[in-house]
Amino acid sequence: MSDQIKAKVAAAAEESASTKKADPKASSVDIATIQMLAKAQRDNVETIFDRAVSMKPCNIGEQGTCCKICSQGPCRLPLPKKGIEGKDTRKGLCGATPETIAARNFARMVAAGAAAHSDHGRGVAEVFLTAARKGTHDYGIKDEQKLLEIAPDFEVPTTVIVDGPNGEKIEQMRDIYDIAEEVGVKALGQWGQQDGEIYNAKRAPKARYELWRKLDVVPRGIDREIVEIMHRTHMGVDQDYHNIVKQCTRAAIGDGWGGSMIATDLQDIMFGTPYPTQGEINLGVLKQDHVNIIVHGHEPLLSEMIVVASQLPDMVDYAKSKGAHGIVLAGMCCTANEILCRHGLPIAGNYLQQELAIVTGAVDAMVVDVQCIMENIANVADCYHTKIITTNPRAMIESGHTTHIEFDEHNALEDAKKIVKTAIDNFPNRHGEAMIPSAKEKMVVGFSYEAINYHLGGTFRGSYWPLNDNIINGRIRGIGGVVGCNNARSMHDSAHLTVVKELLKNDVIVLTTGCNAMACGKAGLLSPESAKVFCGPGLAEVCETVGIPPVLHMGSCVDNSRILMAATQVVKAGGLGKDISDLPAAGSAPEWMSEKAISIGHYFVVSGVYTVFGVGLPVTGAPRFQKHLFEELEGIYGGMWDMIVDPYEHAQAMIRHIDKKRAALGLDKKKERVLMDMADRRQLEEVA
Ligand code: NFS
Ligand code: SF4
Repeated sequence: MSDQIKAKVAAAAEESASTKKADPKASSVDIATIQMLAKAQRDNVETIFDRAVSMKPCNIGEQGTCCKICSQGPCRLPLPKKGIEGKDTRKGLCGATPETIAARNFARMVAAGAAAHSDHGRGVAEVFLTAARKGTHDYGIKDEQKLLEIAPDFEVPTTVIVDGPNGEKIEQMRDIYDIAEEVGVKALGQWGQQDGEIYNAKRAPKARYELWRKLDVVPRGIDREIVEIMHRTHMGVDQDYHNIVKQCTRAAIGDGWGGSMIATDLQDIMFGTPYPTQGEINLGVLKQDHVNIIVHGHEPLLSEMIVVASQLPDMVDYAKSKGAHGIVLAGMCCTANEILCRHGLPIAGNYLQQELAIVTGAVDAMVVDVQCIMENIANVADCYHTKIITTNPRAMIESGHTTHIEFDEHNALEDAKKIVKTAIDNFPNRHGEAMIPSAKEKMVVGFSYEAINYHLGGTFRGSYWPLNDNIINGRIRGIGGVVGCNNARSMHDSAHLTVVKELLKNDVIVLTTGCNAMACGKAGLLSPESAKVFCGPGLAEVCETVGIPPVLHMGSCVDNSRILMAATQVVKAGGLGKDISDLPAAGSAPEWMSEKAISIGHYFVVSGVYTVFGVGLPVTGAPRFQKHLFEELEGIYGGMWDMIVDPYEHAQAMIRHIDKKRAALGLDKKKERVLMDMADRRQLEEVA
C-alpha cells in the first residue's frame, strides 16, 4: 500500500469510527452483499448501509407535509401526535393545507421522474434520427420488423404507390431508412408538441383511451405536461389537490405511454428487440484475472458501444498485454438490464450493490451515465483502485478522483474505446488480491411483450390468447407487475422476494423490470426450473409446459412501458374485459426509492392498475389527499394507489384485488373451457 493510500484509508477509518455500523446480516438477504458489506467494514469503508443506521429520516418529510417552495418556509405540518380531532386546522404561512403541500410534493416527484425517463427517451430519439439519416456509422436499424409495426402509430406510411410499366398502380415498400427518418422526426416532435394528443395514447385499449379523453388527461406534449407541473406547484398557483393530481396524470401518461415507450421502441429498433436469452447475475460474475468494467446507469446508447469496444480483438489483446486474461463487462442497475436482455451480458448487481462492487477490489473502472448513481461511489473508489468514469454532461460528480470522458454519439465507438482503454490501463494498479464473492445465478431473461406473444402464443398468429385462456380456466390466477428499486431503509431484496414468492405460491404470474428483476435473478426465480419449487400447481403446470420462468424479466424501468403493452395485448386477446382495469392484475414496488418510481406508479394507476408501494409514501400527513390517491382514484380510473410496508400483507392485498377482478369477470366459479363464440369475437372487435 502506498503512503497516499494508507493516509486515505486512515482518514476513512477515522470518519467511519464516528458513525454507527450496519449489521451485514440484517442489511440484506443476498449473500454476496452480506460478504462485501462485512469486507467494507473491515476495510473501514463506509457505505449507504452504515449511513442508514446512523441517520434517521425526517418525520415531517416522511409524511409529505414539509413545504419549502418559498422562502417564508419551510412550513412544517406534522400530524399531531394524538391524530386529528375535529377540523384539521394545520396551515402553512400562506394558508396552504397539508393536502396542498403533500400533493405539490407528490407532483414534483412525478415531474422529476417523468423528466428523467423522458429526457432519456429524447436522447434515444435524437440518436435514432441521426442513425436514420445515416449521420453515424455506429448506430443503425437492427429490427426492421418493429419499425414497420410502430410506424402506423406515428401515422407514417410504410408503403408508397408508384406507377407500373403499363401505367397501373403498384404498392411498394418504402425505403426502411426513409420510414425511420419520418418516425424519428415525429417521435422527437412529441416532446415539444404544444397541443393535440401524443400519438401513443391511442395504443391503449379503446375504453382506456376514451376515458382519458373524457377526463381531459391525454398529454398534449411530453415536456409541456412536466413544465406545467412545475408551474402549478410554484407558490400560490394550484391549491386544489384534485386538480394537481389531474396534472400528475397528464405528465405520467406522457412518461409511460410517451417518453418511456418511445425510448423502449426506438432502442429495440436500433439495438434489437429482446428475446429470451440466458445470463448470469451477482458479484460473482467478476473475475480475478480479467479487467472488470462495470457500466452503471441507464442509457443503452453508451453501454451498447462499450459492449462493442470491449469485444474488439485489439482491446482484448491490449488487456492481455497488461497481464489480464481478458475483459469482463458487467452491468449495474438498469443499464445492466438493457445489455443483459439484448446480449446476455452479466449483471454485477442492483442499486444497493454499487458501492460493494468496488469493495471487491476487482473493478478496474465503473463507467456511469445518468440516474441512480450514488455520489458515494467516488469516496469508496478512493479507498481502492477503481476509476469512476463519468460520461454524460448532465451527470458529473464533484470529486478530484473521477475521470470525465464525454460520450458523444457521433463519435460513439471511439469514445467507448477510450473508456475501455482507461479501464485496462488501470488493471495493473489493483491493490493486491481482490475478494470476489462466489455467488452468481443463471437466469433466462428478455421477455419483451413481443417475445411473450411468441412464447405463449406459438407461431399461429402469435397471440396472448393462451395466457388469457389459462387465466380464465384458473391455472393462472392473475398477473402481478413487481418492479422498482432497492431502498436502504428496507432490508436489501427482502421485500422484493417475499412479495414475488407469495404471488407465485398463489398462482400469480409475475412480470418484472428494474432492480426487482435483479433481486429475482439473484434468488434463482428467473429460471424455468424455479416454477416447480415456488409456484402453486396451476402456474407451475403452465410454466413447465411452455418452458418459461414464472417471473418474466421484461427489461429496465423505462421498459415498464412493455408491461403496459403486455396488459393491452391481454385485453385485446379477449375474454378478460374491455380495459386494463378489468384485468385480474396488480402492480407493486416493494422497495421503491426514486422519483421515477412515483411517475411509474402513477401511470400504472391511471392506466387502471391497483398499485401497491412498500417502504412508505409521503402522503400520510395529508389524510384527504391520501384518500384521494388510495380510494377515490379507483372510481375515476379503475386503478388506485396503496402503501403496505409488510411484504406478506402487500402481496395478499394484490391477491385480494386480483380475486375481486376475477369475481367481476365471473371467473370465481370453476368454469368449463369453452371455445370462443360469436359474442366473444364481437367483443374482441369492439376492444381492438
Ligand atoms: Ni428504476 Fe433503474 Fe433500480 Fe430504481 Fe434505479 S436502477 S430506473 S430507479 S434503483 S429500479
Ligand atoms: Fe410555507 Fe406557503 Fe411558502 Fe409553502 S408556499 S413554504 S406553505 S408560505
